[in-house]
Amino acid sequence: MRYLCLNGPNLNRLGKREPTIYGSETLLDIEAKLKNLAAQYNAEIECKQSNYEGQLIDWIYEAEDSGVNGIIFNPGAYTHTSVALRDAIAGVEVPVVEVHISNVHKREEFRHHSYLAPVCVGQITGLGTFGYQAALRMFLEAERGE
Ligand code: CA2
Repeated sequence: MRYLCLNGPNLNRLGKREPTIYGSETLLDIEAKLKNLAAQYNAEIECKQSNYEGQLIDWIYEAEDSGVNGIIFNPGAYTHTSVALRDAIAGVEVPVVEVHISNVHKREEFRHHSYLAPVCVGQITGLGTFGYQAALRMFLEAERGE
């Protein structure tokens, strides 16, 4: 099985600023843990980050067309703004889990609404960087039938 972890704008700066909100792990640390977890299940995961909305949309369609089995997606601030990303997710069959490191519901009002959650399998928010592993584990265990 093949999975994709997508990270949106500014998440390339993780671990370099705002550790009280987002923790001290870098994106590379998160990606290494995901690859390790996938390997334990004989699965593969590719990890990509972009600050550009259109690039994220292209990667969602590429994942669909190449038969990726699930996407773990932290869309960053596009969560709260992007009808275009919502349309892309709604237009593919590959299941997408929305992940946020921080608890968006404890934060500013504008972060409480997600354009994407209604077209995702589910949303994980506030579990820190573990949320990515929780999402991947959900896909892996579902595949095992557990
Ligand atoms: O909690 C999350 O994972 C968010 O998706 C992070 C986004 C934010 O806009 C969402 O509301 C919630 C922001 C990511 C910014 O990440 C940085 C990390 C370190 C330094 C600068 C930015």
